[in-house]
Amino acid sequence: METYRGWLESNEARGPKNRMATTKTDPKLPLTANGKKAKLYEGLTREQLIQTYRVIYTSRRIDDREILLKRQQKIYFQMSGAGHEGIGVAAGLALKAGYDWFYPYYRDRALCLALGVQPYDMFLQGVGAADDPSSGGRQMPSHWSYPALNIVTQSSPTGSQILQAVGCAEGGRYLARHPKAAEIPAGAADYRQFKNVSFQGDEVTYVSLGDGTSSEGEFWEAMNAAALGKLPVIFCVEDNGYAISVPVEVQTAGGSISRLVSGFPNFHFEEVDGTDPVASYAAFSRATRYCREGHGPAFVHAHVIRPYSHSLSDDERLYRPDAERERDAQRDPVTRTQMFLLREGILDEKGINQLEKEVEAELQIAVDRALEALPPAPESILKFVYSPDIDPASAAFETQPVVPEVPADGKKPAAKTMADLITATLRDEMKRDERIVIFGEDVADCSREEYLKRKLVKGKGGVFKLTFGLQNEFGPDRVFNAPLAEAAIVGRATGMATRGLKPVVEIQFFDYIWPAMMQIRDELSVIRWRSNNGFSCPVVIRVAIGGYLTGGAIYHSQCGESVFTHIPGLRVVFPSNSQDAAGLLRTAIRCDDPVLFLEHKRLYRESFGRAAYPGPDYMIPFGKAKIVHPGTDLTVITYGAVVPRALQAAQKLEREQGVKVELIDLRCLNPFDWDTIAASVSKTNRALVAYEDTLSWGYGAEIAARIADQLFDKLDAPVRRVAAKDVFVAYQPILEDAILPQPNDLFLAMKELSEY
Ligand SMILES: Cc1ncc(C[n+]2csc(CCOP(=O)(O)OP(=O)(O)O)c2C)c(N)n1
Ligand SMILES: [Mg+2]
Repeated sequence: METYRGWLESNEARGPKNRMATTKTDPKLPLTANGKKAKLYEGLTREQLIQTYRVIYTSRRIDDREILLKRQQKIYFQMSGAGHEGIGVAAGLALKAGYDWFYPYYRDRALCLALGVQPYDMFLQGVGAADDPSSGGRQMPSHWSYPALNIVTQSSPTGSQILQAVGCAEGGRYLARHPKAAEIPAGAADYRQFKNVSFQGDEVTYVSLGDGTSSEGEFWEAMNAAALGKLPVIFCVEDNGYAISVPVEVQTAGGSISRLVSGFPNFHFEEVDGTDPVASYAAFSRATRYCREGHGPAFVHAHVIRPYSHSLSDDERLYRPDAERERDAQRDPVTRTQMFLLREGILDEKGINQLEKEVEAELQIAVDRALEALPPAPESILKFVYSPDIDPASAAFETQPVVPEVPADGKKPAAKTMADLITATLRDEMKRDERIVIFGEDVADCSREEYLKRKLVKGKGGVFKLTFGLQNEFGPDRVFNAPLAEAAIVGRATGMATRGLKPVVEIQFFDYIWPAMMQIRDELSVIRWRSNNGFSCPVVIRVAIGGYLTGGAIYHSQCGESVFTHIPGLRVVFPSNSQDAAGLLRTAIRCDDPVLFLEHKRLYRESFGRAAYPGPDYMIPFGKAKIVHPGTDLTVITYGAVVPRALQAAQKLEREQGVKVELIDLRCLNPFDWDTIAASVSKTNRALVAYEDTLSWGYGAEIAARIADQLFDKLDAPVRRVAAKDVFVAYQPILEDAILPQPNDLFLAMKELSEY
């Protein structure tokens, strides 16, 4: 097994082909410029090398200043980029700010400086200032976000940026192939008005991560997706040999990530001493060229050091002996670059001192200014949870159904299933908006296009066939199958939406949404808020949900919507019938927020709630409930597949007991229609909340609590709930019936409450 130490020692023994690049092994010959002999170092001029040192030194000194400020309790957190400056500045020199795209991780201070971020901006992050351009005081320092430079907002989970970088590259390529999609059509009353997109055609996406992070599953999903798509992404693994206290040989089988990934096709690979900025620049230049020319992704494995422990909360002396740390110190990029400049006669001692003095003076001014910066106003906390530009609950999303009264053939328009109308809505929206792409597991008609072209097969279009025909109509660029990897589906969609596309992705079964949970909870829903409106990603995730399937069992019957309504920033929709599904899906697509669109499998082809297609502009605003059955004696609040069951129970209760139930279908769970609930309960004075998910801690608990809190004076009876038993859904139909709420359970609960 090759360990980190072993790697250092064996590098020299690898032979010229596989040897890690260093300046010693690959110097450029002197070139002639303006009649003078000018030596270039891997293509870098003397001025660029001086600039390189300035960035490296500035980066290190910002770390030092921040550490001091943290000790003085003037900032609240510190994460250093120390030891990673060489590879960072090299990447910044090889790539173009505001042209290429960047998903840097927390050690990339030098990269950000090289791309043009100002030290003052970094100190503003530390103090959590209102004017911090990354997040306005919402995120920790070193969580970079600079829209003008295409540095995309970063989070704290290690590795969740990687799939988004892949999606970002896909987005760029899609736009280059569909340039019209970038235009904003006149009168486009939708998210496009507020989502300017730009693309270059040959832009490269940079993403970095630590050696430890390469153990995350999402890293491997991203590598696979990038290789499959031959995408222009540079994966830069900054290998400092440790993930907090865990050394690389415990983290990575065989101790070398380069060796593990070497089998990925379509990649260009580099392994480099990332403390050497010149060798790193050479490696990055080759990687960039390969990606820019469209050959595929690149992998840069940069060996770096971590002289300042993991963070200020960590003391590496607890797990690293002095000798090991001292050996790292020999490769420190600050001293190393300084020595290089002296040795090559690019700067003398006086020049170095002068440069360092200038940096110190600049940093002093930046720190002083940042310490005076105003903090954000507490009243601003809810700003940018959702789009400030488009309110999907507004009247702008209220349109009337358009069904031809006398169709061409003279027949009444056919009542269509929910499945039919979801497909029809997707089709019409795809015609209207070229930014829409659909992908997921099995959603394409047929990945092997030639089978379709030769009419050998009809095509599939989803396990429930809701996307059937769309690949045939719109082509494989716009409707395609994804690898079986839910985090990748959501993560890639998030990256594409950041670039301005409108991915409408499918999670095949709600039961399998959990691998995507990190992307949904920690990325998709929070990107706008954490970047202080710098970035947004209004993705639509369609998910087949729910039970009552007789045989669906544990893993094809789950609900769990309250897990998602609990997430700020995410809209959650759950229609019960065809027309609502069409109207709400269109609102989901045209709005500017991420939406979880829950489609009940049992309702897809149910005879309940079929309707004619309400036309290509039919929309329903979010947060507007529907009174399915008006009444005066008891309010029942429900949604999804419980709606037809509750209706059955309500009709029976009226028939048998004369009790008039007011049945409310919420349709949209976040936002939800409090006004309709309040008006109804104020009238009936009794409330029952019914839902298919398990009873305890479910969606109904929140509704019941609000009623108890805000309508206490109106109530003549306790607020009751009917829901599934607190257990998983079983396979045997007798058990399933006993677990899920049935019409008779609803009937009994309604009867009891009406008699209370
Ligand atoms: C998903 C996730 N798990 C755990 C953590 C806590 N954590 C933060 S950094 C880190 C180590 C990362 O090591 P590496 O990827 O090698 O990067 P380095 O800090 O060494 O540059 C851990 C475990 C986290 N932020 N996210
Ligand atoms: Mg590490």
